[in-house]
Amino acid sequence: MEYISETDLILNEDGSLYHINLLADEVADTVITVGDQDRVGEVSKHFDHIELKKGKREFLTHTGYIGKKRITVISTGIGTDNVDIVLNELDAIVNINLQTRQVNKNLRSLNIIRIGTSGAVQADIEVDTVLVSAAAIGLDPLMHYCDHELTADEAGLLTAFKSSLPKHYQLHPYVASAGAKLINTIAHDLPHGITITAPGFYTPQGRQVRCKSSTPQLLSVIEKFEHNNQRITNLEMETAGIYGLASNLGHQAISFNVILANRVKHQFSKQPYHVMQNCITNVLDRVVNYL
Ligand code: R1P
Repeated sequence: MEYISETDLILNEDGSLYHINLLADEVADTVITVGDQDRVGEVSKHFDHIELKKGKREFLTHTGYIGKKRITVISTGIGTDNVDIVLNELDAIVNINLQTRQVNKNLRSLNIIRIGTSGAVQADIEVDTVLVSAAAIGLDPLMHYCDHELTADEAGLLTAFKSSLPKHYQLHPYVASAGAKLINTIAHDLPHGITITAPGFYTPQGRQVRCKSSTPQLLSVIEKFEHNNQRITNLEMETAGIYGLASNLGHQAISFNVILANRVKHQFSKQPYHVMQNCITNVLDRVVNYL
């Protein structure tokens, strides 16, 4: 079996993973990812028992139980560059023997559940609602570095989206999908959509403040896009990377998006904390009862 070198997979002095600072057995099969470190405690305050609190940089982790269900919640910070770190290190913890530096024979598959915030790009999607990403189009580069195989549906969506872009836009999209098992077990009754994952918050999401944009029509191209009766619903910064890497590494992933803004109607939530709290309790109920 192939040996994974000390610079390919760096460990801290205590044997934990370099960035997320976790050891084997400190990660549950159900992992909730949040962007904001402060949201970790907002999730774990619903745990009956917290067995572990650890953190390094923006990666804060709490692992605990609701009833018999063991859950890990970890913050990723913002963006798919951080998703690369968190998903690869979570996978290494559960699927690599950190002493022998070899991949385990029996691989564990995690259920990775993002609870994040997002902006709607369709006028009829109300602020303060929750949307599930059935698929995501990544405008970030992460999955171009990975051997990322597309299903026929994903390939069709990718081709259609590429051809909707103005020719001079220097964008290199990829497509990845939610884990079918997670959609069916914990989210089949919720509104679904296609999410765009952007490599930035301002100009890459069509925000016009001071930076001169080379893609000034981006938001309207995204709003008008349609493929097989599906449309793009929302913009955020992690989902495509999470879906792509989860699929590459053999995990299931799903992304719940709390819609805080409607970009078409220029509205922003008046109660962002409250809607996030509702989404957290709703997702935890689903995880505990159906997963
Ligand atoms: C930008 O403000 C951040 O908010 C959204 C975006 O994806 C980006 O990470 O998600 P989170 O609220 O989960 O961080």
